[in-house]
Amino acid sequence: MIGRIEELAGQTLGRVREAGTPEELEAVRVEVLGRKGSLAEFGKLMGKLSPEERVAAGKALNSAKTSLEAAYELKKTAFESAALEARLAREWVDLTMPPPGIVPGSLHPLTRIQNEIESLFFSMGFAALDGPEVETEFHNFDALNIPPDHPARDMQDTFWLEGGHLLRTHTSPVQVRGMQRLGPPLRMIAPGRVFRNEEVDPSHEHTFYQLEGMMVDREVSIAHLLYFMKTLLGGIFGREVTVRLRPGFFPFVEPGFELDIQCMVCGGEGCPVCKHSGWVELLPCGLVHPNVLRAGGINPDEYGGFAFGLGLTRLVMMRYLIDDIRWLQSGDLRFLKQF
Ligand code: FA5
Repeated sequence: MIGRIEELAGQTLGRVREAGTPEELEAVRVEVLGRKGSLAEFGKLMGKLSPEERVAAGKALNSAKTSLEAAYELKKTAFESAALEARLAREWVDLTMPPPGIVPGSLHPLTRIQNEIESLFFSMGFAALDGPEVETEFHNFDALNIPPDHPARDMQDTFWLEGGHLLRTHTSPVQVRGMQRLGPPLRMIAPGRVFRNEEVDPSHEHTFYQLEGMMVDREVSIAHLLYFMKTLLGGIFGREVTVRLRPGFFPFVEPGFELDIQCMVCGGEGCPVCKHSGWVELLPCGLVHPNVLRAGGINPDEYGGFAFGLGLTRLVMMRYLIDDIRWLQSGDLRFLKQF
């Protein structure tokens, strides 16, 4: 029996040393050193030996077990060290390399231009007001001299909500809220997001930004209106821009105007942004209708005013020569990184 034990120990030592993978090594351990392994089988046969033989065979068995376990541990440690070495080589970091650095964000072009316009109007004594994006029908239409069944309600395709509410189609309702809250004399602007159920194309979004402006005082005239419009465009473009003024119909102003800007994307030649007309509608405006002053709690016999509704998103397109409005809300970093 001693001979068989020693033979098994010799063979197993060779297998342990030559094991190529941790799995192979483990298989040898289970086969020889495991609870049901070959050495355990020898242990079961001990009872059949004479006391003298048992002592000698027991010694041989223990010695085989001890040397095999030591060889197994050695090989296992070698596998573990090799795995660690491989991992360290893989995850090697050169601490002397310069770090990738923090990539700073930047203000969205809309925010930039809005900030610029706000500073400009603050310097002329205007306050900036905010209004709700979910509006009442009263503020979005009725108070602006657009009663139910008035055809002008169809000029702006409306997203209607429940309970007579809607997503505001323009920033003009803030005029009414401003008059109600602050009273005359009043100089206010109201930048904000508006919504229309419109088909999207290079110059139309369903969600876009406007910037409302209103001045109410005694003896406000078209001359005031033109002065502020010119100051606004001069401040934003920093140079003469070609504009045209034409009559425009909005129930909340009388007279009403459309101030168009020559398309800067194509220089007036015609492109998808200006629908090949060479002009972009940018700045509708006019003198505030007496009914609107009344809705805001102001006596139209005492006060007058002008108002405008700048297409802020389109202004940004003109300023940065953006050829498709959809870039602005795309969230595309390739676009945003340019600002
Ligand atoms: C109005 O919304 C009026 N509330 C403006 C106004 C205010 C007139 C005060 C008089 C006095 P309009 O629907 O034309 O008007 O829109 C104003 C501007 O918003 C347009 O000139 C245009 O520059 C911009 N705009 C209109 N529709 C879109 C759209 N779908 N996408 C992007 N910009 C648009």
